[in-house]
Amino acid sequence: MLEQIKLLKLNRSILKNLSNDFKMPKQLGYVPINASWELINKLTQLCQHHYDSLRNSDLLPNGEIIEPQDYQKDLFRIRTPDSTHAIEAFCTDPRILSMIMDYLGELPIVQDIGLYWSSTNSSRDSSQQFHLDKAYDKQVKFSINIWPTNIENGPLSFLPADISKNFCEVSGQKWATKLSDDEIYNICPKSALVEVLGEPGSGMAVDTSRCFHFGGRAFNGERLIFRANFSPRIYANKLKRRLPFQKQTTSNLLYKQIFVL
Ligand SMILES: O=C(O)CCC(=O)C(=O)O
Ligand SMILES: [Fe+2]
Repeated sequence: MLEQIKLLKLNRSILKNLSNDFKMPKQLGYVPINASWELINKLTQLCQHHYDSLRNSDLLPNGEIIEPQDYQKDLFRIRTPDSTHAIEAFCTDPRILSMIMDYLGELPIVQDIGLYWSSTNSSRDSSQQFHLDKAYDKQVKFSINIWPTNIENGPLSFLPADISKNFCEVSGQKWATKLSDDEIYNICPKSALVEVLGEPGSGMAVDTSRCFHFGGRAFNGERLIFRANFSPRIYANKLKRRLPFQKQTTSNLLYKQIFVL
């Protein structure tokens, strides 16, 4: 009960102090992030260090984690001080949090955080095909390029929320998963596709529950991205997932951070 009251108070105080310069328009369901932010700068460096430390150390005996022909491997499954630091700084950043709160209308829960590496591949499995992440009604997912990413590295690619909604209305599909490009482009203009391309630190926040998307079609060159998704709190209990911070002590976290994690 006390927790509930604290949470309500916190919600109210953050909602009152939302920043205006970084918001996700509800109609579009996405917003680019700014690669020049100090936070993003540090994040890309920490992720790169993390990758280097795995590559150069015996943390990866026999290439246990990084193997050829994987279109998505989470390298944060091995924790180092760099990875922990990167995760904490991102999840508790006021500008990031206030944007998410404006969009979701409440303080979010961190559902997943990872450093995802894709090898060069020619597969079209699962998330490499158009789909909606229908575990949630809405969410905010960040996808940030740690390495320069062009079309050959399999960028996250998506259709804005209004175009995706139109697809569902016209096709009559509500819970569409794994659609072929042809099925999508029969209804949606190809020119509407947004690709998360660019230098290290380039990235976007996308509601992948409302925007049809795919990624990891790295047909000529590896990809390394930081990904974090935040959902409404109701899903914390519904999906009994292991949340990223569950096992962490809270003693060194600020009061408001504890609620997010
Ligand atoms: O590989 C990607 O960039 C997209 C993966 C995906 O479907 C997701 O993050 O929901
Ligand atoms: Fe997805």
